Amino acid sequence: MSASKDYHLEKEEEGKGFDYHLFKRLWAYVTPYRKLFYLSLLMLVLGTLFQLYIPYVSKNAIDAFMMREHRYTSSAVEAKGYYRLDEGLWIKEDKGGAFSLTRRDGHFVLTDGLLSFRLSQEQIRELRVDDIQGIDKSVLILLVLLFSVFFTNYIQVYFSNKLGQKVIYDIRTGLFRKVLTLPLKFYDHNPTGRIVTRITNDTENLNEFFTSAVTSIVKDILLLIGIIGFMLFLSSQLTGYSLFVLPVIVLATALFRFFDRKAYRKVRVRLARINAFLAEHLSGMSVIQLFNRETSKYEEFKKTNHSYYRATLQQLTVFAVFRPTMDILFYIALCVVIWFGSKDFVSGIMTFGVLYAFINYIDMFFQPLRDLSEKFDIVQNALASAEKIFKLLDEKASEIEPSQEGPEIRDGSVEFESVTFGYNEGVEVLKDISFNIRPGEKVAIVGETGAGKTSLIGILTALYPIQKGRILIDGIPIDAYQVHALRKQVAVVLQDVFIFSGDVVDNIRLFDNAVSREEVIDAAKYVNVDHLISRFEKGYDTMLNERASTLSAGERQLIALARAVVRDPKILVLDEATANIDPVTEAFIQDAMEKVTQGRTVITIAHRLSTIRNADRIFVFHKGRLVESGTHLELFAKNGLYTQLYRLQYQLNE
Ligand code: DCP
Ligand code: MG
Repeated sequence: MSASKDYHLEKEEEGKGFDYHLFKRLWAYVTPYRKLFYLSLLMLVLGTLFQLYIPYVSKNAIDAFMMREHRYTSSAVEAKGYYRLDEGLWIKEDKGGAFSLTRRDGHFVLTDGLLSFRLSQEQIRELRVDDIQGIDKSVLILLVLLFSVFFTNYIQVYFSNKLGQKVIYDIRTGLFRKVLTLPLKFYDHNPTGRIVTRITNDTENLNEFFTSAVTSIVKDILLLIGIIGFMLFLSSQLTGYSLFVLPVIVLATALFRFFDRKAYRKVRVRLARINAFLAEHLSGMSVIQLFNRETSKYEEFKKTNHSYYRATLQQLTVFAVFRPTMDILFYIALCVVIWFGSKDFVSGIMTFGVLYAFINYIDMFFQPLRDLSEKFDIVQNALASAEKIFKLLDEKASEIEPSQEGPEIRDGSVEFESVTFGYNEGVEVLKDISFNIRPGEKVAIVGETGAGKTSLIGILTALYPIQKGRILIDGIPIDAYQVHALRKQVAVVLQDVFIFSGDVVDNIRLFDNAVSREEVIDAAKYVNVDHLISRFEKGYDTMLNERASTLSAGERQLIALARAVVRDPKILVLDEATANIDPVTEAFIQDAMEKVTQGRTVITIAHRLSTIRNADRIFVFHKGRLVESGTHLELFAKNGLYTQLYRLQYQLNE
């Protein structure tokens, strides 16, 4: 379990390609909200259609109303449907008429080749009233379309974000629920930073996937297809000309993707390294400062930081080349459209409206292209994250199955029958341990560091599964008990007491509201920590921070003792703090111990002389084996390992 070098282990892993199973599993999270999903998809399709239609409406307005050819027949007398242009000249719109309306020197004139009449602005407006109304109508349609685009976009963005948030919320909750059930072995092998990353960063990547990537990719593809469709419909020839840059675009995009993927992966991994480096070194700050490692750690950080900086620069370079390349290709395509299109317009093959719409569509065409290639990163990233998230979700929950109904612990006898245990395969930490502790007995366990004393607690409380033998409480194997019932009756005070952020009361009752404040205070009084707490500025309401740097080791042990007592357990297991405790606190602890051991089976991993002296029996552990047991006097008389240990460890302190 070396968290220390974790930041070197952040691998520059391969990105994730398309994976059907991954999508299927992700989809399962969307299913509860599929209404949101379909609605957002519908809005997206509608919005895209509206958007695609806009240039087409402009084209119609130009060709049908602005650039329309007008021909008229004339009459010398007034007639029905005819418009009076002058004395003795009446005209009426007619496709086959001799007169046409043309521009000359900035005015409209009506001419049949011989005669020509200059028209005033009022006359033109009256003659072209249909065109003007048509333009009004077109502008109205454009406005409606624009608002519809806005509206559908708004709903779509809102829904897809809501969907993303809901899905991510579920995944995050699921992950934490999982994490709560994972066996401690998992935590021995996975540094905290990595698990935090799963629950925060990786879910955030997925969020981005749901909110921006999925929708914009669908939208971009729809847009591209739609644009090509409209262009083909308007002029297949010009479409061919303007899309001749397409192969170049595909090539440029493929190259971009290749280099970008490489750069992006580097950026991510190196950022992860910075994070891991920081997390580790911030928590080890006191060691760094005490051992004067500031300069070398500073240099190390600078190196890590610099490699991240270089990776981001590399990514910037890739973008700096790609974006202008796409811009140039866009302008080339535009030039081609203007070149061929204008010629076609001049030679009458193409209307002006079509040319106008084409230029618009070309403009529209490049945005989704740029988008698509850039969104690819998000997808790949999200899939890689999804894979890691699912891997964590698939971790096997605690190997010890809690049996649904179990017996209660009544007496509190503890029996080990040839128990063998190791954290990792092949390494036995406890070997063939057998002993029998009577209800109400006080046993002290002594042994050198690493002898396996703390490990004994882990297996007695079913935190770790044993490999061989049986552990029995009240004559019943521990796996027959419900895990929660077992842990309620076997209270543990650990060597390192963990203090949560919260006040003193919550730290003693461990946020269990079933325990009243009075019970907490009673327990605190019972274990002699009350007077210490009353010394705090806010008494029981004092906030203790996570790392408990505001409490001494002795105070922490007493709080932990109160924690155990509040649950009124049958069996109490204490792993005494190795730290030296002042004689006054020592006296308090001793007094507290005498009280709490009444009517309980107590196993104490002893680091204090007073503890072993008060024990009914002493177990001596050596390299994972129980080598001696008996009372202090019996063991001392043997002149074996206990005597040695006692002389070295305890007598010196006297
Ligand atoms: N060990 C392990 N994985 C863990 C905890 C411990 O591999 N999660 C190993 C390290 C030791 C051995 O198990 O070699 C015994 O560890 P203990 O914590 O049981 O040792 P003690 O409690 O006896 O030592 P100390 O007196 O220092 O607390
Ligand atoms: Mg220990």
